[in-house]
Amino acid sequence: MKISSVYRTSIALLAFTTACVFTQLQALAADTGQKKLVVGFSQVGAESGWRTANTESIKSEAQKRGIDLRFSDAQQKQENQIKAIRSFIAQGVDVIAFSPVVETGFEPVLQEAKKAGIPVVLSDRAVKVSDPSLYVTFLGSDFVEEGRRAANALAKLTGGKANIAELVGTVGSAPAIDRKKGFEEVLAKYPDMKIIMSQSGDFTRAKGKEVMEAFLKAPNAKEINALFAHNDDMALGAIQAMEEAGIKPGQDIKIVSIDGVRGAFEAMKDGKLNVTVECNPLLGPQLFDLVEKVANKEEVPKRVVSQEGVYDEAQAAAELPKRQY
Ligand code: GZL
Repeated sequence: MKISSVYRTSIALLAFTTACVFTQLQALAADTGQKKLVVGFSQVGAESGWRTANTESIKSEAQKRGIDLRFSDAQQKQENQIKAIRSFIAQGVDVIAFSPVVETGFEPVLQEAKKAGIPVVLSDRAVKVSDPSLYVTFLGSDFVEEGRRAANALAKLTGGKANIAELVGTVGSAPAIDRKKGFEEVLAKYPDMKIIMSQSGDFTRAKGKEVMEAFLKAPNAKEINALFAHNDDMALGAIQAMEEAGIKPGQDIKIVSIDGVRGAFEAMKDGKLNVTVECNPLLGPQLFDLVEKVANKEEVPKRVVSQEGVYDEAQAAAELPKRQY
């Protein structure tokens, strides 16, 4: 049967119109579909390789899930975090998540969030509050365990005899307080291991270098045979200071740090760092699983611990290509 050209054109026109209507209906469905989840996130800053990886994980996961993420970088200042949380409350976000730069001083603004009926999720670091209902759940590492792992690794490295210089993290922060606590808990078992110098390097490479330079100028500097750094960035700064002072890092002074960033694996491969205790920054997927449950008023555990390991020089070369941060 010969189909006339008029008939053929009308079939084509009909198909085209149907396709357009269908696309519009799709768009309409998307628009009137589920409201986008709006999450306010206040990040500590961009002080370390760990933090950069943590931010990337959070932003990319929010994007993947179509979440409207309002992200604020506090540049390691608590007053900026408090301002950001107040702004999230004013915007009427669905959930507030944040990594508190220090443990104390957030109670008033968390009371304001509670009064506004906005649930709060802690990511990476904890807060000290008198009212535990001020946050729904805390996702992050067990920093005390990380400190224990660092001390056990150093005891193994030094045969239980060490005069230790300690580079402490940000004063008042949960990781600094708890890593020190776990480290000293294990040290109590080793009478010949003691911390002879300790100062904060604020989790940054620059400050870690500066403090290590001061340690090496101290009257008892020659006694130092071990360094415990609360994060890899400070350890990498200290390594630079040691080399500039003619000291062989990882040999003259054994070094254990925490995070497991790529730079630490490279330093271990070069024999300049001995052990890094992993602290997983890739919290995005777990964080938004929890945030979505909280937004849907589903039950979530009060505490979710991230999983992580310990890596030494022998594993560095094989591990390096697998590292995601
Ligand atoms: C740990 C995180 C710490 C990292 C540092 O979860 O809070 O803050 O160890 C970072 O590198 O600055």
